[in-house]
Amino acid sequence: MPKALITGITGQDGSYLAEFLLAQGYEVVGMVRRSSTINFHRIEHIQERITLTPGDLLDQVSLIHMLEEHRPDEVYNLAAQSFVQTSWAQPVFTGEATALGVTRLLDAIRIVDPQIRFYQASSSEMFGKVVETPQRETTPFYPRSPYGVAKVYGHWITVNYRESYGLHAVSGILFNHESPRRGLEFVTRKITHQVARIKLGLSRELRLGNLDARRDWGFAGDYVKAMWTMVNHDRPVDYVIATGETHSVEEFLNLAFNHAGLDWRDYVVQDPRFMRPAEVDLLVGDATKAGRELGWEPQVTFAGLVQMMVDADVKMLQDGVTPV
Ligand code: NAP
Ligand code: F7E
Repeated sequence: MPKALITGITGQDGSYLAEFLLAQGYEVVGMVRRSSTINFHRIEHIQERITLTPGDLLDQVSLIHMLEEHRPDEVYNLAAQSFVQTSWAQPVFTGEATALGVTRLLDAIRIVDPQIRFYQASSSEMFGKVVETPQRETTPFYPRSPYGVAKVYGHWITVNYRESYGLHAVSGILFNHESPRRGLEFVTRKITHQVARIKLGLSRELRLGNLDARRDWGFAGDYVKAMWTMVNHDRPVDYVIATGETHSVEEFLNLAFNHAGLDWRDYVVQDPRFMRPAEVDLLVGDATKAGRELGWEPQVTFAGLVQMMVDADVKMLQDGVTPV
């Protein structure tokens, strides 16, 4: 039975990837960092079927011990300080985890077992102030936040370890992907959660920043399949993963409120607190290479994603589940 180790297993993508790998017959190990409160809500339903192991991207020794103990065939590095807005407030921490954390993990692999296959969670935020549209594997990077800058480092150190040491290491340049398990601070989930609260009479307004920003939004469940396919390709190659469609925050708002029978203009307040020092105005990816070489295609449409998220948030509140 192949064994995969996932960093960031308590996050959105980690939980979907763990489910996907279990279904493929993998033994799944998840790295978790110490926390004073339990944050396993996304993996509660599979906790009996996976092994959790302590570790932190900031602690090199913990990574080496973890690999020595579990000896995985594949490592998926999904852990990061992943919220762009926070990266301005905590730029050094973001660099430690999201940038240098990748080097620590790659070096642990090199020391313990260079045969381990490695996946790095690269991001469309690396394209930032885009120099080409749509963005593809060859598009130059121009990051616009400390997060984006850290991801560029993580991306290139992965390429460098592949070229320097012959590691089977790949980067997936994934555009925004969302789900009912998305963190509440990201704009899509912030909207769908608040739509549900307004619909159920629990809230009256939604405060947002820039409504004109455009993103290429897909479904996280589709995107974790691309990670696995990439890692198991015969050659280590980097791919863009995206839907090829771009929509504004306002379009997302419109669909989400409409789905609940509401008009967003009655509830949305623009609040400068949610504006960013530097914005990424437009992202749209070209995943032609992944389609051609990996046979990967997204399954969930933009409208399907919005409806899925609104429905899940309404149900969660109706069931009395505390949204997280
Ligand atoms: P997420 O929900 O924010 O999850 C991040 C995970 O990283 C959590 O499990 C978190 O653990 C863990 N983590 C943070 N700092 C850590 C550290 N120092 N040591 C160990 N673990 C740490 O993110 P996501 O949306 O699933 O994204 C997964 C990865 O893909 C991230 O690297 C993100 O930057 C990247 N990415 C995401 C998207 C997207 O649209 N979702 C697109 C492109 C790339 P705790 O639970 O303990 O906080
Ligand atoms: O913002 C605008 C905001 O925080 C999307 C991460 O997973 O995807 C994600 O990064 C857009 C931005 O995601 C609010 O200004 C308006 O233009 O949902 P977000 P993100 O910054 O695109 C990439 C690919 C990653 O790699 C990251 O890890 O929405 N926006 N008003 C707002 N955003 C938030 N969060 N909150 C607002 O109130």
